[in-house]
Amino acid sequence: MHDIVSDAISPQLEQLRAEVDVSLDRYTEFSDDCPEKLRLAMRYSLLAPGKRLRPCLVLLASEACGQHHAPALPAACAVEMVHAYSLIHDDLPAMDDDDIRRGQPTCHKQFDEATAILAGDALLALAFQVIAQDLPSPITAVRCLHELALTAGACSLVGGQMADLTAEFSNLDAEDLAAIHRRKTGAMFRVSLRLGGIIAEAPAEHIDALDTYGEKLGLAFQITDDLLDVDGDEAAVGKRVGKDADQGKLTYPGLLGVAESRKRAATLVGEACDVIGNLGESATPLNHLARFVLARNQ
Ligand code: GRG
Repeated sequence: MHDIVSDAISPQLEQLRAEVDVSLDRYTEFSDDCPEKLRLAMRYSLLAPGKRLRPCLVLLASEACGQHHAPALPAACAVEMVHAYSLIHDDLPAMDDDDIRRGQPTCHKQFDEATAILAGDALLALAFQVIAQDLPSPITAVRCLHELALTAGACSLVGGQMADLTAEFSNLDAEDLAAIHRRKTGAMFRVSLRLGGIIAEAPAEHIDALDTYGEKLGLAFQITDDLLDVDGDEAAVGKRVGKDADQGKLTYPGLLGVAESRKRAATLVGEACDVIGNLGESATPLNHLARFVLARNQ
């Protein structure tokens, strides 16, 4: 099934990814006053080889609502900029203290800590600039800015990170873990889908369906991410395992075991696909993308 799904989604995803990358490159050329080291650090992290899953979700959500994806491209780039900022800051010594991201040294390792902090800050600001300046309608732009600000802020991404740091080495259950991921990974998936729907001027019930799809897919993504980290270690249950173990972070395989985690991710993906059923055939690529997330190996 993996190959069939990958074959079905890959050429379309590859094309969308390439379009996103061209735009990300243009948005960070900066012919004006940006200091060269800052420009290089922003581009180093933003253009590094990532899956571009969130921008693809923006574009596919717009298409699922019957619109061409092109008008949603600035919002797709904005979401990737917020994602890149969150990765740079998450990798810092004061946070997760990671050395490698996307197969290359993390931003603070390649440059220095101060530059990495500033590159993240500048990417976050650029995300809002791009939406404000390049979405076709000012009303749509304001709606998208509001949604993205809510997602990036104290009650979502930043708050989720705070809760995550506070929870280290404490006793969590599956609900607590889901609540943390809902504010981080889940929120980014949801806003990606919502922005696509808003730009396509979709009715509220379609945006709600996309939102629920995003919530379920985000959690499934996080579970598969934890599974990739333990690499099939069936004995993972009850232990703090994988790259996050040193920081005392609990993961799904640690909490539920590998088999149950796999089952839960598959159930969530099935539910995600069901909920967008009312969008009809135009939502088929989102179904394929969800299966791709389940079967992914990176
Ligand atoms: C504001 C500091 C700060 C953090 C916000 C969202 C978040 C909280 C942090 C992101 C860091 C992180 C490791 C989140 C877990 C989700 C995850 C596995 C992200 C990586 O996403 P992929 O696999 O990455 O889509 P690519 O490189 O493909 O884009």
